[in-house]
Amino acid sequence: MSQRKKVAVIMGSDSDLPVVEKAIKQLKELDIPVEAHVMSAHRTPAQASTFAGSAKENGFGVIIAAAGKAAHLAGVLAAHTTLPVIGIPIKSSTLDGLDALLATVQMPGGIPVATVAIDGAQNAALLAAQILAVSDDQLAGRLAAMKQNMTEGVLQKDAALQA
Ligand code: RP5
Repeated sequence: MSQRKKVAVIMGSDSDLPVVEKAIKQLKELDIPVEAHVMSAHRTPAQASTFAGSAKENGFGVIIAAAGKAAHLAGVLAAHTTLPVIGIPIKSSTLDGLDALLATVQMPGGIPVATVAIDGAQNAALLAAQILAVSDDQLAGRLAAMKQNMTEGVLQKDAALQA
């Protein structure tokens, strides 16, 4: 049986952790092995490229990259791997995260980054889970159960309004 793939959660600074920990929590709730690192496209460029270049052989299946301001981290990691890279633009500047959103999403052709909303850590984790679930039926089942719970929660709130 093939080993379960890990998700790498990389943040550009430890100041991003309050947002990023929501992704880590969501991945752990889904019983997905996760490894978190602080690594910067600008402050530790050699470490970032080495990590991404060896991520596949080190057992990762998806990389999540969170960064604010001139948010080049997800793009730089994506440049060094064929693994799917999910970018979380972080709201950490006077521009309210719009800078990071544009820097993360506006990738040149050939190097895709799947970008979620500003501070969209939970959806980054769920998207990573859905990617891994393509080849993991048990994980797909846990995701389906989570969706069902979400639906039932909304239906209960609707029913309460009608009572
Ligand atoms: C980005 O700059 C980081 O991802 C962070 O969002 C922002 C500020 O970093 P610090 O100055 O707080 O370390 O690279």
